[in-house]
Formats: sequence, C-alpha cells, structure tokens
Amino acid sequence: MAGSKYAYVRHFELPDPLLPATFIVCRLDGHSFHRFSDEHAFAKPNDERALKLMDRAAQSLMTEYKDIVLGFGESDEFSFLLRKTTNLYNRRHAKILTTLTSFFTSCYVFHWPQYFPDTPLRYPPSFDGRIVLYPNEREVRDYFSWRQADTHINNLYNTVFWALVQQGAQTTTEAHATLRGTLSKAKHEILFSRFRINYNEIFPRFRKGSVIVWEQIPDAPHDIGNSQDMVSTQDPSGDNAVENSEPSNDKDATSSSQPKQKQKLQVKPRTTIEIMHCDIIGDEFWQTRPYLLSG
Ligand code: DGT
Ligand code: MG
Ligand code: MG
Ligand code: MG
Ligand code: MG
Repeated sequence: MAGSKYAYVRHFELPDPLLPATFIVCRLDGHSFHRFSDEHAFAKPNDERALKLMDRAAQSLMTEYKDIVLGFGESDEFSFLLRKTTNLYNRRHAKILTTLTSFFTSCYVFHWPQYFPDTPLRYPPSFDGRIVLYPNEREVRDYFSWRQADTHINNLYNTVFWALVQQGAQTTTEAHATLRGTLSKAKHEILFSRFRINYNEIFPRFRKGSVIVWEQIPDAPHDIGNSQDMVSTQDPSGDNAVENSEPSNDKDATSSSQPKQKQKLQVKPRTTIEIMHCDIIGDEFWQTRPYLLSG
C-alpha cells in the first residue's frame, strides 16, 4: 500500500517496547494536588471522599484493563501491577502509560460529582504517570512495601501535625517545630497523651492505604464476614458478571476497531474486585494470592 510522499515521516516514530518477562508497575500521581486539595477544600489530614474517589477511579481502570492484577493507592497516587506476561498493547511503553493515565484521569473526573456532590470542580485535575519494570518478585514486593511504608510515615506525621493545629491550637510553624526530629514512638505518645487518639484505631484506609485486587470467588458462597477491613464492591456497569476471568491482553491498536465481545458468558471461576485496607508488607497477603506474582 503506497502512502503519500509524506508518509516517510512515520519512520521517525520509534518502537518503545517494555522488556518482556518483567513486571510492569505503573504509578500515577495527582499533578499539583497540594493546590487541588486546597482549592476543593479537602479535609485535613485525610479526606475520605477524595480517597474513595481515587479508589473508584482505580477500580474502573482495573475493570477495563484486567491485566492489572493489583492496585495500591494512598494520598493522590495509585500504583498498578500488571501481570508479568501481559501483552497489553504489545507492551508499548507510551501506549500503556498514556492510556492508563488518561483513563484513570477521566474516571476521576467522571465520578467526581458522586463523591463531591456539593463541590463543583473548579478546574480540570490531571495526573502524571511513570512505568517502572521489575525483574523479580522480590523487587515487586519491596516496591509495594515501600509505598505502604510511605503511607504509614506520612499519615502518622500528618495525623499528629493536624491534631496539634486543629485541636492543640498550634500554628503550622509551631507544629512543625514540635514534631521536628521526633521518632514514631513519640508521635504516638503525643497523639495519645494530648488528644486521646489511639493511632491504631484510626481508619485502616488512612493507615494502610487502599489495596485493590481481583479475587477468585470460590464455589462456596462468597464469605467476606470474617474480614473487617474488606469491602466487597460491585461493578456498577455490571460488566464483571459477564466479562470476568477473561484477560484483556490484546488491546492493541488493531483490535480497537473490532466489536467488543461482551456477550460470551463464562462458566469458569468467577472473579470480583475487592478493595481492602490491609497489610501488604508481610508475607500473608502474597502467600494467599500466589496468582499476583505468578505471571
Ligand atoms: P506533584 O505531585 O509534584 O505535582 O505535586 P503535589 O502537590 O501533588 O505533591 P504530592 O503528590 O507529593 O503530594 C500530594 C498532595 O496532595 C499533598 O500536598 C497533600 C494533598 N492531598 C492528598 N490527599 C489529601 C487529602 O486527603 N486531604 C488533603 N487535605 N490533602 C491531600
Ligand atoms: Mg507527581
Ligand atoms: Mg501529586
Ligand atoms: Mg503524591
Ligand atoms: Mg489512534
């Protein structure tokens, strides 16, 4: 097929494949959310509405892209793990990064009114994104441990800081000074002795961040009764019921023009998306879900 005489410029478009057989981690982060959270009067230190909206956008993304096996969110960021052998968009770096970032962002905006019914968006929020490749399970686990440890460190600091300001009548400068150089134990102590706040009783969502996984539903009736931190969520589009357990690993440019095959009913084990606020640093989370790292 001969193109126009201009078509040679296509050759300047270089391939950007991601290394095969490596874990793809994509982290999205709100752009200038310091300003965005101020302008939209987010509660300090944690705005539950804002965090739930992030979870909602992540859930929509993982429903659309089933090769994302794990999401972890805190503050204005979300990290997503794709299964090791994914062939999503033929592993093209820019294609994956831009479509995931764009889809997440539009979900954030799309669902905004549901979580902030009385706060119209004052301007369009945006997210930046990066992809990091990890060769081994160890690094993937350490990556997610790093993010959850970060959640804890930031949340402990912010919780004490805003208690000093909001309940202790300190200025922000004074609160910073009070906390300078304090270890974790001292922060717990300030919280409890001065404000009667037991840090460990604060919402798990704030302390642990949000963990989103596709869980296999066992044949037996699904039982979520013995896990306090676990919230079963329904896909409001109803797509889960028909599309589950069907990996969408060939969403490349050529397939986008094909009609979507949503009608095929599956009799295989069903999966459901779960949002939890649990520990992911220890072994238990991973040992009970070997499929997350199995490829
Ligand atoms: P960036 O990411 O370099 O474009 O800049 P920022 O401003 O987004 O900085 P980042 O991502 O390091 O920090 C997240 C900001 O978002 C931080 O200033 C606090 C704000 N933020 C996130 N979640 C909440 C929340 O629940 N409540 C409030 N008040 N602020 C939040
Ligand atoms: Mg950023
Ligand atoms: Mg940010
Ligand atoms: Mg951030
Ligand atoms: Mg196109």
